[in-house]
Amino acid sequence: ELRYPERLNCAAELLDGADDPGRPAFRTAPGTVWTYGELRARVDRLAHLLTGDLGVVPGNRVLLRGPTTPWLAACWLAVLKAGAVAVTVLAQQRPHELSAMCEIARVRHALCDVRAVTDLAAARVPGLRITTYGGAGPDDLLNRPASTAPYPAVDTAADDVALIAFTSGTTGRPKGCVHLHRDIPAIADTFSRHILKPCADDLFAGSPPLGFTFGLGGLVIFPMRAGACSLLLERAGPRHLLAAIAAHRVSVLFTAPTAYRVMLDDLDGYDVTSLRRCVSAGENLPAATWRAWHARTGLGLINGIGATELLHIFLSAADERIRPGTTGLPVPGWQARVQDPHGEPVPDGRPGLLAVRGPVGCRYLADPRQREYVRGGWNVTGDTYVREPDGYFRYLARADDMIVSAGYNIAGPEVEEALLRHPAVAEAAVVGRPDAGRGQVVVAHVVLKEGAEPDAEALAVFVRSELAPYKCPREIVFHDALPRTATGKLQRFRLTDAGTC
Ligand code: 3SK
Repeated sequence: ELRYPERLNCAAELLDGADDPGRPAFRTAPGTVWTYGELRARVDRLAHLLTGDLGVVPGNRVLLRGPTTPWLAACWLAVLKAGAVAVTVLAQQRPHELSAMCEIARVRHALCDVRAVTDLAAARVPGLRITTYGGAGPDDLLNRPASTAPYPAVDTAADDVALIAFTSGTTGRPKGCVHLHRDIPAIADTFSRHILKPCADDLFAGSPPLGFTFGLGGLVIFPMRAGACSLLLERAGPRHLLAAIAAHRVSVLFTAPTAYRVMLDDLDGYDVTSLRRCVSAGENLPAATWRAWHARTGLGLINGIGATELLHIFLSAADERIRPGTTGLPVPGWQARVQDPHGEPVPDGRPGLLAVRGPVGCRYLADPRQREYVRGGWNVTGDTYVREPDGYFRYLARADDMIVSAGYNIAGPEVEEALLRHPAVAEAAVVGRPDAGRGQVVVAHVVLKEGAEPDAEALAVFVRSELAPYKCPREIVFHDALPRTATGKLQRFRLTDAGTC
């Protein structure tokens, strides 16, 4: 069990991650380097401004919005060091989404990269005081005169609120997930410490934005907890990642299965031999993607499942414990089981709902959906899983994405994996379409690789050679791209509702 002191300020704790203030904390693609000493000085300056000029007091909720930069990370640390609550959103979110989030989290202050301010201003949140950073004017946060004295961290309790992170899932009104100061070191002292095992010489990089807890953990919390360095990339598509890995000799990579697949197509042009650990999460990792990455790089992808509700990854495996095609085992510190809709555990080998519990729990801000997520002390994540007899957890589908056709339960991701094994397929999403005779029929939505010709019959024949006939798509629809959320998750409901997208 993890034990932290009763009084804990997680920002102060992270800023102490490196013993030597001369070690690098953040880098950027253009070549900027911030040492831990410089980071501490800039965070302290920001904390003075927040609590002085801007009038922020402990407990105030401060919204943070901007591309992935060291200044965004520094603002996050300053808000927490000043005892306020960071409310993280994505730079891609639009005015109506931002106004809902500000209302739910009762946000009164915002620190916003000047390049992302238009949509926030257009959200017209009553009483919201927006301060920009990275601009030219004298009111810009970084141009204001401020004390250069050390800022003593506010003496927060480990159980005080530190962060409100939003999840919209793949549909619906956003839910604010409340996290405490102790939750921040807890994710580093579970997944990062036991699975990732970083060292101070590592250089982290990745694609998830800091407004998504996958990115906040992987690109700020984990490297700082290890006294390591993080390369913060404003442009982090698969090809930017490859270029950054080669140019900066990145050793720890965080991204999603889709990006690993795209990188595989371009790997030849880049030196990726600096990579030591590659984490894949955010979506199901097909065994074929794991094998292809392993064959080309010699590295075993560290698969994982996490949730904004639980801050980071709770099922995973690394090194010799990896079993391709499964998510892995409960991360040390976490417990997991598969249960039926009444909360009763189901036998190994049978599908059911994934339920987990550990050092971080789901606390939705004023949202009745809390009762659906937390049942009998377990967090029910909404994923359908099977636990193998030796304890490995195998993902089947999101619980609401299981397709029931003529009495058969069909997991869309299994059919997607079969489609992805075809050399012409770049992306696949498999959904159920209502059908009078069968309840639902399987429909596949496919994006082809560059240069491939759409041939539904050939794909159907291929899938029939891979899977039992009842799982084979009745229809295959070709697209240029699949609908995704701002964090890259597939929006299956948009394919289900519309039939096509
Ligand atoms: O698997 C995810 O989607 C996730 C969500 C939040 C934090 C971390 C992860 C991997």
